[in-house]
Amino acid sequence: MRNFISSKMGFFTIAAILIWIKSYYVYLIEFNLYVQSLFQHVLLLINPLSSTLVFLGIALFAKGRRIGGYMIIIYSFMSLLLYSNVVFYRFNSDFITLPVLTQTSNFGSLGSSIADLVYWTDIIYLVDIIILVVLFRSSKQIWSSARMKMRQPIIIIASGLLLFSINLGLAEMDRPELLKRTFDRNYIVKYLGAYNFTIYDIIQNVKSSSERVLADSNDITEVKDYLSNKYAEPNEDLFGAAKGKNIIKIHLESFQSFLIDYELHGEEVTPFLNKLVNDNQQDFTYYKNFFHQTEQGKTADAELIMDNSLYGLPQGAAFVTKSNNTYQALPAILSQEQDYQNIVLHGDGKSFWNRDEIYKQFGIDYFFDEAYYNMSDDQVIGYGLKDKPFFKESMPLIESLDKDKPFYAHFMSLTHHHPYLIDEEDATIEPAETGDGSVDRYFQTARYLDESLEQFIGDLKEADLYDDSLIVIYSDHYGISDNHNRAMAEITGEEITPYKNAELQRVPFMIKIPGVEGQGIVDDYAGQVDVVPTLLHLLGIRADNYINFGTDLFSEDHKEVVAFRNGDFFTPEVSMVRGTFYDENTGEEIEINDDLENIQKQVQQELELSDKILQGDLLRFHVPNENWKPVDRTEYFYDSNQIEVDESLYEKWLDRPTLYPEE
Ligand code: GP9
Ligand code: MN
Repeated sequence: MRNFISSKMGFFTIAAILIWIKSYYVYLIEFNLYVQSLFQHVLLLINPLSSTLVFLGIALFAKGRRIGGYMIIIYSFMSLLLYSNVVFYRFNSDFITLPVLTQTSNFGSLGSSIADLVYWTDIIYLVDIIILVVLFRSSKQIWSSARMKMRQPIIIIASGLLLFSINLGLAEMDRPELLKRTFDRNYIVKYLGAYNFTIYDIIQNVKSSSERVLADSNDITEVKDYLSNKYAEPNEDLFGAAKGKNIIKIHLESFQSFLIDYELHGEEVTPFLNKLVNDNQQDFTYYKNFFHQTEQGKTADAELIMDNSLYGLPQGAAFVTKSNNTYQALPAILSQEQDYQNIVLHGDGKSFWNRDEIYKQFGIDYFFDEAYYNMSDDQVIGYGLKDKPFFKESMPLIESLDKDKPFYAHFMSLTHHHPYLIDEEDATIEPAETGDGSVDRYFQTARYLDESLEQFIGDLKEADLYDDSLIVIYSDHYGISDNHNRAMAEITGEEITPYKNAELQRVPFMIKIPGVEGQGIVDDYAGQVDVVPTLLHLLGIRADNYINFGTDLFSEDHKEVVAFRNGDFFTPEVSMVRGTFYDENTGEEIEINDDLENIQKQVQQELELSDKILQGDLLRFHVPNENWKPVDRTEYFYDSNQIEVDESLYEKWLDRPTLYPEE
């Protein structure tokens, strides 16, 4: 036995067992893989083995002691891959994909949150590597310097591959077309393991770059046929109601709808928003069943969806991987059809999410990034500028625009972002007391955002920009992932099942149309894809010339099937969450029937068509109307002198830092 342990094959066996245990431990402890049966559990247990045999087996081709060295290197790479996924998962409830890795130096959407996601107890993930190194060093004298018989590594790698095919076969029995149809990375990791997932991901990415080359103009016809059946005719009373009006779009970062009217320590968390939703019904219409539809691209997905009425990609962010595509985005349409100036304002660096590239394709005229704001230490927290100074210092910018043209301005807040850091002087509500730091602070930054919004709306009124503007207030995506289910159960008073978690993906959407009385709280089901056609119709532009997957919220024909990016969906009557169907009124599970299957198929088809557009760059083949000019990216520059700002405006606005008294 002692001889075996210190032999090459012994070392290999120990390494294989260690990484096997480690992977299984991570699956159980770190990931929520929703294992639903004993069969799935067996697959979970065996799935690390195939890739382990193949990868570690490669080291056995080396000579003598080198085997150990190579094996430790391969082992460390596998461990690093696993651990990176652990850290990434803690915030994103998702696995790293190739596009995410290349997205930003900020490691996808982690950035400054990383420190918060690495726990000191993670040292445990190093123990096995140390054991291996010690074993290797102590076996120094025993290993022969000769090469092993070639047969051995070949047999080991071949059995790894065989095991993989058995694994895949069993997985497909449980979930047919796993690799072909799946939109959910959780499934692949559950059935095939974290390492095989990475290989799958790499293959997918190579495939996708070849798709553009193979696409042709017939592909867009298929999309048009599908969408012409879906188009919802405008509501006659509202068509053109906001023609030529300024559009102010306000982004509430990471804000989930459960915060509306939520009381913590007996206090409203967001009193101002609550007031807009409840009391002030003559101004806004609030959609309480509005869902975000984002995936790995997070904010970037929300922006893409809400300016293009396309879905985000199943992996990575189109902002990064498809930034050279042709788009026919809302800003470009507004400028071509009604001579709008399009502006984005955001207190972060301009290259985050590759914005300074993709905005050119969208036709954004001005992008006021951190270079336009006072980024001194006391004004910055977490990802960038605090929301109050952000909105304050945005006033002079917006007032310096060309007064002869209407504007479409997108104000993107930032402070209410994971890990929800807040300076003491900005915190006006005590944190929650679940013991989960992110969840507890979530309410404090939400309050801060609420106050920032109150200040901003006050300033808009002061600047005469409130009454006559079309105002949209929305949020991009969840802030609390299902990694915080324990704390969220405390907050909501209910166990967070997968269904409940899907329900929590509601985000606020509210809209004020100048001269049109708001409808208060409406319960229509809707999603981010519906925003473009809604706004186009309000401006008197028919949306059916353009490629839009959503439908006008105010149309009698508005379609209330809300697709999630993973193929799940919500409707007012039924929903599907992770393959299980629910009665939307009772929350009870229901059996599949033909109607449900049809909705499920339609959702799949819609997501696939949208993917085809992005993967094949199909909008290059679509001509919306005879006057349409494809956006020319070379016409846009986002340097720090895009417009001349009247400096005296800063005095005017910064001297007025407080809230306005109640009218
Ligand atoms: C950064 C901000 C955050 O500029 O938009 O992006 P997110 O991490 O939420 O995707
Ligand atoms: Mn975001």
